[in-house]
Amino acid sequence: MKISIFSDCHCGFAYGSERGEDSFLGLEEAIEKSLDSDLILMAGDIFDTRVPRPEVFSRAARILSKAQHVPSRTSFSEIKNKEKHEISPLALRGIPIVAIHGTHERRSKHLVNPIQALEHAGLLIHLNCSTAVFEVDGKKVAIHGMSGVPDRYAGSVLREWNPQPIPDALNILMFHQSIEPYIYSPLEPPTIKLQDLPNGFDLYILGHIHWSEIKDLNSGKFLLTGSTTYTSLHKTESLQPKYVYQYNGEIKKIPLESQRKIFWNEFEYTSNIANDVESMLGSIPQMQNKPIAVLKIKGTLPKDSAPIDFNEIERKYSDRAIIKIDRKLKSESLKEQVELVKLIREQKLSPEEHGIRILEDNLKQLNCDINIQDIFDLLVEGDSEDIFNLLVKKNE
Ligand SMILES: [Mn+2]
Repeated sequence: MKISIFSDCHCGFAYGSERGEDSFLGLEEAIEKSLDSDLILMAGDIFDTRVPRPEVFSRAARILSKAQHVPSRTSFSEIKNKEKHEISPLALRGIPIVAIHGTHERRSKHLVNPIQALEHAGLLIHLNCSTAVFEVDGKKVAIHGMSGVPDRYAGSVLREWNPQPIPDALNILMFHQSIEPYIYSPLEPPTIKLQDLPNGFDLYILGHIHWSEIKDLNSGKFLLTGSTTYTSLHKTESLQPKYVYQYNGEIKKIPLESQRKIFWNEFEYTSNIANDVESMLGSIPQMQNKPIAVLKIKGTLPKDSAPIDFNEIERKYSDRAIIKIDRKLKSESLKEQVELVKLIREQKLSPEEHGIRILEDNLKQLNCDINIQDIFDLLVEGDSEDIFNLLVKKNE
């Protein structure tokens, strides 16, 4: 039995920009490299947003449908903790895809998230604290999936679900959470630890974190899938290629060739910084698939010095690399931001109130007189077109 696994395709990431194709190319290559498998597992964040635009949704849907046009020996056996009628017979054509939704797709209970929409369209089986069992050549395989929940609830959701391996089957447990020691944001501490995961599974899969790792866990294997495209450009992930995995007792890593190469560099600020940056950019070779250059500049900017302007250098090397310059320089404005976060924490505001507060502050700085509540609600709903119209009208 051969099972393909990948995660965090983030379709629609940087849509309309120079990197707008990358997420789709990652998904497409991952699916194409999975077409000789018996089952495809996706561990969350197929999309970059909760409400992907139709152009993004339909593109991802078309790519996924490729798995339905190849023959497979996989048959569906049963589903646990989910209604059988929710599974479309259409989703069982070809190589079945089993997916959980991730943090980027999570919506409130009464709304349909985009992974559920793909399930309704007959393109995959969506698991949320449920188990789908298949049979391949007389051998059973059980996929147990818990979709992404806010990290503070993850521990209690897992305890309540209490997944148990199915006897005489290959058992795979799939998550999309921060699980200690794999933490995405220190602001959201995990409530599950790796050692808390239940025993008896052959393979544990974790999406959400965008770099990749494989190790032994309990009596099975643990696979941190990583993403299929670069979004956050974390240092650890920059040093690895992107992968699709094939599992048949062992985990085989298959690198994705469609994704850009990353050139990662850290600089300590000196008065010679512009030259340092330029010589680094100049050393990047000409490549057919334009690489991404990430430059982190650290240190303290002297009080009387003018802000550094890299625009000219960025323009000069823009045909060689997509350039991301991150200035981590200590300055007064950073201090202000830290103060704001502290203030918000002390006042124990809800996430909505935090959001409104930050948005209010930003709009004030831009001298913008748009009604905060209006634009905030539109942002929550993901109505980017209405937001755009609102902003354009204000500008006029
Ligand atoms: Mn993700």
